[in-house]
Amino acid sequence: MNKPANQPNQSANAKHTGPPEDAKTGYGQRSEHMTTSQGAPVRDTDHSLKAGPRGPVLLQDHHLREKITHFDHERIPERVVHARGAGAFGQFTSYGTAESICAAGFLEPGRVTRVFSRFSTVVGSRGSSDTVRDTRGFATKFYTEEGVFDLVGNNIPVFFIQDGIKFPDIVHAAKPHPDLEIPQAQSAHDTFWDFVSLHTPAQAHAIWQMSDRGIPRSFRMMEGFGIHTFRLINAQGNSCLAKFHWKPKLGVHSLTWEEAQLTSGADPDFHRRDLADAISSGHYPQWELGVQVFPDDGSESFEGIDLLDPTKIVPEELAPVQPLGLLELNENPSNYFAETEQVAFHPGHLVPGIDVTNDPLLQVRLFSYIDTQLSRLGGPNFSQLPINRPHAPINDTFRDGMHQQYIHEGIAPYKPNSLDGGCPFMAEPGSEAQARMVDFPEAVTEAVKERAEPVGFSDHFSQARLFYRSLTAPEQLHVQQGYSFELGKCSSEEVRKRQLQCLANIDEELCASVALALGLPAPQPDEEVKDMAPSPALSQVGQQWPVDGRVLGLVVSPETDLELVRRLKDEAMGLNLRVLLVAADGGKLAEGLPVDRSYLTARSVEFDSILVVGRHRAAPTAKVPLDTKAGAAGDHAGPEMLDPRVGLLLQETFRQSKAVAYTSPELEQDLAKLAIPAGTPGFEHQDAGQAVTWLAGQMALHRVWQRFGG
Ligand code: HDE
Repeated sequence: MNKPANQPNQSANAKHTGPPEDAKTGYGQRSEHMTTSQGAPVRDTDHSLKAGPRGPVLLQDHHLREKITHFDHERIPERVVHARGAGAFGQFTSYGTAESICAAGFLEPGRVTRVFSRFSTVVGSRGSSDTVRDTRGFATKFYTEEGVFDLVGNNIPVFFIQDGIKFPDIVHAAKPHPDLEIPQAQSAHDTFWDFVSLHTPAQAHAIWQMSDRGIPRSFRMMEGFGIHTFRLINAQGNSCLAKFHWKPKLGVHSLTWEEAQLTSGADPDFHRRDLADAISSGHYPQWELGVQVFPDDGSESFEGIDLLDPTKIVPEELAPVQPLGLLELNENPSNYFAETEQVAFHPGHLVPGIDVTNDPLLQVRLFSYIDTQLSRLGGPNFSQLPINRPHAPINDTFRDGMHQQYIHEGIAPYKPNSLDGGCPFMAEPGSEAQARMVDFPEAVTEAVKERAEPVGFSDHFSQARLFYRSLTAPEQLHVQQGYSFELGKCSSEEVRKRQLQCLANIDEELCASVALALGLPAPQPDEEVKDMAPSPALSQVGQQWPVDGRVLGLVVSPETDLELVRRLKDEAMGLNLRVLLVAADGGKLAEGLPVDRSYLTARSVEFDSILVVGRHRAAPTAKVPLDTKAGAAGDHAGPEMLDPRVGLLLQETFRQSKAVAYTSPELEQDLAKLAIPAGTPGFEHQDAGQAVTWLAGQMALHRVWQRFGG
């Protein structure tokens, strides 16, 4: 029976009530004993119900049918882009420095907000490798008291396209060829370079991807960028324009291309594992959130750079990044599917104080993300999933739909109503709450409907040039090698030549070196390109960074004094390093000294530096190594020789320009045979007392850059 109109229903506040629940699992997995999904006990889950032990299976076996049917539907569509990812929970602590520019509550001084961050590659399928050359997604969900704020960015500050209508084009070009579905998670193929060389706004993004930024060492060592310009509004209603940045406390570091390729085979989960291991060992990754701020004066540009063009950065030297707070990830997900897979980000999930601009890429994104969740998460109630639920009270008048979790009360989910007492109420006119919800009164100029772009959007090369010319020599060399590899994988000469023409417009030396590698003539530039002052902030080289969570491979031989091993390990852990103990065979050397990697399972790519203790002779009875590692150092096998598996580890580490210390000076003879000459920078004999500190110093620089000619 309906209540009288003027008497609010008991639950007129239209609470969203649901079953009592455990924060994470709800009723799930509460029973000690196995049950059906209806909670009835299950006696046997190992045998289906049959007509006799050898007879046919009976249709009436409900447990069997329920179990198989559920299994048949376990998969959901993977994300159309950013399918492969890893996530973690954490917290954001505000410095309180944003007060004059932004009214968002989570930016108030000292405010701590729970977050979930998901990092991803863009092109590969869900099961593809982590270390492919690609852009990385960096998306963070802030569960603020004013609702969810999603900052859905990338590790590269410019994008391929300027208008969202081109997104299906770039994605179709980058994904595997549609006939055979190869190559997986790669941009080194014809369709990608065909599109990028024709659609030249993509050149600025492509050069970042060909650089070291395309192969990060770790999610913990990536910058993040909101890319688009957003509008911030302060408590007085004044606005400014802003670009968001995440700055990793550990610095920005990358793999070498060889490391990336080896890792794809040795540990395709490298980045996912690195993030989880760092968190579980207490080396919580941290990033500072910052903003570049620009006046909202109607020009929508800064120092001649169009702020609505997402293929352009504003160099930090022109607009410094102002820190707003600290993100720390400190909790691994407890269920990948429920959390990392089902998390649904949206650039339109904003809180009062943060608004969008007319960047045509951002505008299209505002449509796309809800749309994709409808098919990926199976209906309109995806924000009720535990990972997506706001940590603020909600009352949205939305009802029903697939997978509805709430038992809504009240009878009037519409506005205005009198039957539920008018609930939910709107903010009181003139109240602070109402002032915070106001849409920013941006002036919209009278315009003609047309499919057109702003004039400044036609500059496609100046930012690629700016990036390249801001890098140091070894970084530039890596860019040349990146293009040479990728274009070398293109079978169409027409495509290779067209991309060389683009490179000529970016930088003639870059073009010449890639042309040489491809065996093609280097073309002359065919466009006048604006020169910008280099931005040193774009380089990764030349600074020292904290080494927390960096991985030291401690390679010990059977005759090594165990007390020394213990001391070295403790010393390294005291410097906040992660230590992986490598020995000939698995097991443990002594109590508290488990072998983390045997010679068979160790691979150079896992270590940031290596400390070799002892000489590592190949045992007289050494079996032929079981894997392909045998070949590389095979010449040196034999009882008086360095064990070939250690030899390979050292050769790879040498090529990858990582530091190696050895406590036994005799190892130098072995190194010479491996073509690692005495005096190689970053390859040093060190007394056991100094070795760890010396290596930590080398790791603070990330690599021994001199070995790349730096
Ligand atoms: Fe996305 N993007 N995107 N994107 N994007 C998706 O949303 C899309 C763009 C980014 O870890 C999808 O939930 C369009 C820029 C990240 O779950 C989809 C356009 C930037 C993630 C989608 C863009 C991004 C996505 C796929 C052009 C950097 C992963 C699944 C207008 C600022 C989030 C999903 C996660 C995911 C569409 C451009 C970042 C299809 C149409 C620019 C980090 O909706």
